[in-house]
Amino acid sequence: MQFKLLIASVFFAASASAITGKLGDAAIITDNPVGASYVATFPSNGTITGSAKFSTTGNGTGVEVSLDLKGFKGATGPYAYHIHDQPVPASGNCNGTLAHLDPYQRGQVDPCDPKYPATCEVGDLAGKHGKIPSSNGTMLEVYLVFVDNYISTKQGIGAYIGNRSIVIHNSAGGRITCANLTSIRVRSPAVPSPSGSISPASGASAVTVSGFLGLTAFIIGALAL
Ligand SMILES: *[C@@H]1O[C@H](CO)[C@@H](O)[C@H](O)[C@H]1NC(C)=O
Ligand SMILES: *[C@@H]1O[C@H](CO)[C@@H](O)[C@H](O)[C@H]1NC(C)=O
Ligand SMILES: *[C@@H]1O[C@H](CO)[C@@H](O)[C@H](O)[C@H]1NC(C)=O
Ligand SMILES: *[C@@H]1O[C@H](CO)[C@@H](O)[C@H](O)[C@H]1NC(C)=O
Ligand SMILES: *[C@@H]1O[C@H](CO)[C@@H](O)[C@H](O)[C@H]1NC(C)=O
Ligand SMILES: *[C@@H]1O[C@H](CO)[C@@H](O)[C@H](O)[C@H]1NC(C)=O
Ligand SMILES: [Cu+2]
Repeated sequence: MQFKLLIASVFFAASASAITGKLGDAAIITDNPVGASYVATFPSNGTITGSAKFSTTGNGTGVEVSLDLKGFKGATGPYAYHIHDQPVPASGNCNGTLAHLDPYQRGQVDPCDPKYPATCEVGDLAGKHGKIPSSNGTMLEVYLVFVDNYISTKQGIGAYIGNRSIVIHNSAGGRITCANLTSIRVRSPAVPSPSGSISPASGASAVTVSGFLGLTAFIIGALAL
């Protein structure tokens, strides 16, 4: 038997708090280099496969994040995901990515209040945009697209994500999978593109639903076999 289930909702922790980091609230980065794009491809032998893509928006404000994930079988959600401070060691051990990207030193003890995203850890993508709902042990396919205004593709600043990693967690906080971000910059000033500009930010396979409370919602296809 096979069925498809559509969900268009975002779940948040019941208690959330607006905590200003020791170095202040996060800044909206408005001068990200247009054309910069990074992809993180999760190991193909893991519980979750697929990729996460991070591309500067057309106007340089914010970064478009698109997740295309499959698997989750046997795992326990809802699933948080974050940009972590360090890259994945060559061994693949996700523990080596250390803590969330947190250039304003907010800390992760008090949960992020998505109504005040500037007060959240910069790397706390699930806190700001919602966790991936529970797969209840079955297979899930997830397509999720949103713009985050606080992570950055601009080298040299604390919010820069290009030299770091993304980690997906189970409901107990365990690290299910992780991957380095690697540059896939497609437009170089030195190499003219024959057909004009190529958009690195095309979310062709992604579906967005304008959601509840003005937040980007997502569609999950759950396949139960
Ligand atoms: C996946 O493959 C890598 C590299 O061969 C290996 O280190 C790792 O243990 C494998 N993981 C699983 C879950 O089999
Ligand atoms: C920049 O583009 C993003 C998405 O592409 C959009 O959400 C945002 O409103 C734009 N911001 C400005 C300042 O034009
Ligand atoms: C991630 O990137 C770091 C820094 O470039 C590199 O040392 C490490 O081997 C990479 N990890 C994997 C799993 O490829
Ligand atoms: C990662 O850290 C967790 C929590 O300390 C531990 O249970 C787990 O065994 C570690 N994983 C690896 C592969 O070292
Ligand atoms: C998982 O189970 C919960 C509780 O029964 C339900 O609300 C949710 O829709 C289920 N999620 C999926 C992806 O099947
Ligand atoms: C990544 O780049 C930022 C900005 O240039 C820098 O502050 C940070 O130390 C780098 N992190 C790693 C793990 O290389
Ligand atoms: Cu994390």
